[in-house]
Amino acid sequence: MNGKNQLVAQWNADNRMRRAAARLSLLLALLITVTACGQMPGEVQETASPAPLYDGASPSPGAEETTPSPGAEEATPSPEAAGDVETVEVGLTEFEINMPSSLPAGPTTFNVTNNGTVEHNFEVEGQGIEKVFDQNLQSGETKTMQVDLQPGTYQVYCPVANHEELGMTMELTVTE
Ligand SMILES: [Cu+2]
Repeated sequence: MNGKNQLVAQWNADNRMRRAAARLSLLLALLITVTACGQMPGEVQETASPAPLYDGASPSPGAEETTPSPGAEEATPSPEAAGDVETVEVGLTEFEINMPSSLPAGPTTFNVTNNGTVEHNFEVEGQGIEKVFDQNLQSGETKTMQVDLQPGTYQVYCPVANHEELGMTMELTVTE
């Protein structure tokens, strides 16, 4: 028992010595870093001074940014185009085509939306015109078709499977 206690006491003493040594080395390290840092600020301040000069130069490009404001000129051409082209909304469902049965002649944009649950397409046929989308519209999909409508009658229908027989067909009258 005594031998063990002696060992423990010795271990404790060793431990204290090590801790003291560690504190000393820490203090030394701090002193070294403090003295080293003490020399540094002089160099840092010299290099830091040119930086504000660069910041001062930045306001000059800002003045150039204010010049390209005439973006308003781009807005003017749109009303001219809107006046020439008629936009028609078309809805496709199982199994009917929802759109006006009469339209004025002229360049027309059909905004065709598949509101159904299966694939559909949209074909305009008449007066030497036959237009259809290369690929069917998926459920929820919208595609646009440009047609220069001439006065007369057209057949509008869905060419997918037997959808035309099921009701996806209508006659479109184009007036002058
Ligand atoms: Cu269809």
